[in-house]
Amino acid sequence: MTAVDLEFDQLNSTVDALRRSISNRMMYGVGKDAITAQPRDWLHAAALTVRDRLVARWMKTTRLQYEQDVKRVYYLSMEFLIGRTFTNALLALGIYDQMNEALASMGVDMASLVNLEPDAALGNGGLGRLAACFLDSMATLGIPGFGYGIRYEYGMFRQQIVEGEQLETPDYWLRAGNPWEFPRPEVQYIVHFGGRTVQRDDRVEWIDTEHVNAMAYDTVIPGYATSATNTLRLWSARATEELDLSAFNKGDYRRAVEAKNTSENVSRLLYPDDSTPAGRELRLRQEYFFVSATMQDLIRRYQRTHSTFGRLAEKVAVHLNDTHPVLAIPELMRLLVDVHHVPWDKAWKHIQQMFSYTNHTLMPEALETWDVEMLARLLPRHLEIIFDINAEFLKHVSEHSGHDVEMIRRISLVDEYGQRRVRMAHLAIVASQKVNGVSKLHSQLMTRDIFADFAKMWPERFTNVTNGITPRRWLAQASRPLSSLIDEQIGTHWRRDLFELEKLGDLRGDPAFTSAFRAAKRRNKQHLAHHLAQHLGQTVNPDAIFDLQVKRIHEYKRQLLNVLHVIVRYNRIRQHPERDWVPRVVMFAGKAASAYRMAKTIIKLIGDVSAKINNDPVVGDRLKVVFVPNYGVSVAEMIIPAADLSEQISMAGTEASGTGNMKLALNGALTIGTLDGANIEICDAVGRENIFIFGHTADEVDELRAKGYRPRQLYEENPELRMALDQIRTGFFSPDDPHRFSDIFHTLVDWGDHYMVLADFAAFAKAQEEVDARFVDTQAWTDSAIANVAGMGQFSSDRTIGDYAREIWHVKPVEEE
Ligand code: 26Q
Repeated sequence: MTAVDLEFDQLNSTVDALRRSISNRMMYGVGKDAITAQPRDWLHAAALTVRDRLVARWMKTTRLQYEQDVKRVYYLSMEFLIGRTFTNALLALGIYDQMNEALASMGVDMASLVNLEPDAALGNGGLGRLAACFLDSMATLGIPGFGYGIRYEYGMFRQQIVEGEQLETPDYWLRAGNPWEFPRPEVQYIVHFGGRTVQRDDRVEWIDTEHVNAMAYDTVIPGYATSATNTLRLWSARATEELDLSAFNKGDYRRAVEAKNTSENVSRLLYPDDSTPAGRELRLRQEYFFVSATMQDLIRRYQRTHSTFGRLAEKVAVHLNDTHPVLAIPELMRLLVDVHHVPWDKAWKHIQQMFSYTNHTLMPEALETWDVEMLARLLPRHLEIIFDINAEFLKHVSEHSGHDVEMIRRISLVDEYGQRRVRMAHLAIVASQKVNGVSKLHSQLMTRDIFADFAKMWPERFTNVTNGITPRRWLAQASRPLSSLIDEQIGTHWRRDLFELEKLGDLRGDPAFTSAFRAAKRRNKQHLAHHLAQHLGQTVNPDAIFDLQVKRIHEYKRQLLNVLHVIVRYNRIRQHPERDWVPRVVMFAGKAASAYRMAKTIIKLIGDVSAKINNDPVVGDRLKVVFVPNYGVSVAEMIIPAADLSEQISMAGTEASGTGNMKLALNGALTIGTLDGANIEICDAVGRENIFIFGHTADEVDELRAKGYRPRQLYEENPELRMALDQIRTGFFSPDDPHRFSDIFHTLVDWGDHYMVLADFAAFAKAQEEVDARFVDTQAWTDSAIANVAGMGQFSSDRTIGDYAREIWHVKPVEEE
């Protein structure tokens, strides 16, 4: 920032200036008198005050980007799991304390306002939160980028637990208005669906379509302690005026309104499924809707400063967050070739230099494919383009493979077995200059297994970029006790250079620091205990091990392995109540996809097991099981800082990376985990002696499967495991409905135990005993916790974004004047 800017900023940031702004915004922004203002009005007035200060920086960044004609990144994602903005923005601007004071001087308690802000929950889980961390890092590093997505009216559903069962309620997050967004009615594009194509002269036209407008809403993304900002542009569906008029002219008002509603449905709601694509038409409409508007916006912006498309790939990088936005490829081809008359080959060359794609899953059932029939009906021109791309591609493959027919079948963009389907990942790979996985192991397996044919043909196209998280939200903001302790020791610069945390490593064994570290953790644990008592009526012992498994409920993540261990531990305590058990609170949190039966049964099992254990007087506070409802960004910010133990226990080879594992370790939790995803890199970073690794490796999983896995044998041979499984099967935890969990039993014992829960059980139980032993050695535990924090440097999303910028997007930060 220039001296003048700085001075301006500082003048604007005094308590006095903030107070004046809040009063002003209350009157002219909210339209209320301070006398009658409700807490929500204060939040809005304060939010608008903050937003005003962001806008100045935003304009400046936008102007600099324009003047320097920089290369821009378009980060396309169906999901952005932002959470709350207020505190984050205050910390980014460095006016947290001043705002607190300004509000206090007006008789308002900022801490209670903060919780009134709804989460922007426009995502399911890891993939959506990753996109949000990336926006934060791009802004902080000054990488010129835009996030593009959908402004869902309903975000991720709210989860209530009623009698141990998940109840879903809609999340109408915009109810009270969203002070952070700027509607841009002047930025609208028409998006077409249906119709047919005709050949005219040399050209294809797409006609007889229905259409909907996409209208832009912009949100400023502040960078931390920099004047750089970023823009998140989300599209909202508006019926076209044409549609309004035609029905109106027919005099049918009711039908006019209905048709308007239907066409606006496209941005109504987020699909609450992670990893099992539903194949629904509305989902396909959503995907196309948002990429079409985005590609039109890209072309319009490019054309403002360029008269030909010759430099397109020099000035623009388009990144696909998984395959969900893959239709951007045929859409940009269509716009270039059909609308702007660029020759096919030239257009394709541009595209192949512009696009890149991140894969987030290896599980074959989670790879997106779309029915050819549905594509033909909804997007006939795009299907033609995909077929043309495929024809060229297969010709190339055929020449280079010596006409290997089996290989050509496997690699084709179209799966011809049974109902024909387009393989979206294949399309993404063919069009991208780089394809990356999200952890070292994941990237290796990706090229070894699911994309092996492609990797053999184009080895230089495949790369790894391990995920990261923003330390601003996940440490500075979420855990003030720990972050201020770190500030005292090493200063505040770690927020921008997380490798600074390495300095904490030397403080292991330092009595003053260790006890201050423990005190900070203890405050976070007490805070959570207080919250659980207030909201769930559950008392927990803050001296117990706080053991957390927080993530979407999914069989591959193996919440069942955790539950089995809890049951075995319970049985042990009951058999030997006189022993000196290390007290534990085992906490679960996470949502189940609405249609995922097994995931919902797992939640119910956790509920029934916790009811039994928590009410058993023999156990007392030596074991408690708690399900924390409605896991999301804000709940995570509260519970993660209180964790001692982080459960990362997926079957090796199934969790692409994980990012909760990073958040927990950064907050000083020790990991108990398999050698899966980023756990492996966390292990290397913190040291093998500071993590509890157990279970089969990815290779051992393959071997075991190959030689014939027999879970029933494990059940029969391990008496503790057998007892726990029998209790599940016979209704020990569900006397009101003894067969409630029989499917869980059979899944594990008789139906193949696909995720090898039983195969890892004994090793898991043993690792848990090591956890107990380490925990009672307070010094050893704290040293390990410190080693975890100190080793997290490489898991900052700043490092991740630096890698993308250098290796994939080839973009540089904007230079400040
Ligand atoms: C696709 C089509 C139709 C409906 C839904 C979907 C869909 C939605 C969300 C498919 C997948 C997702 C989300 C996947 C996801 O979150 N994957 C996680 O990504 C993280 C960030 O890279 C990794 O850390 C996790 O390991 C991975 O599971």
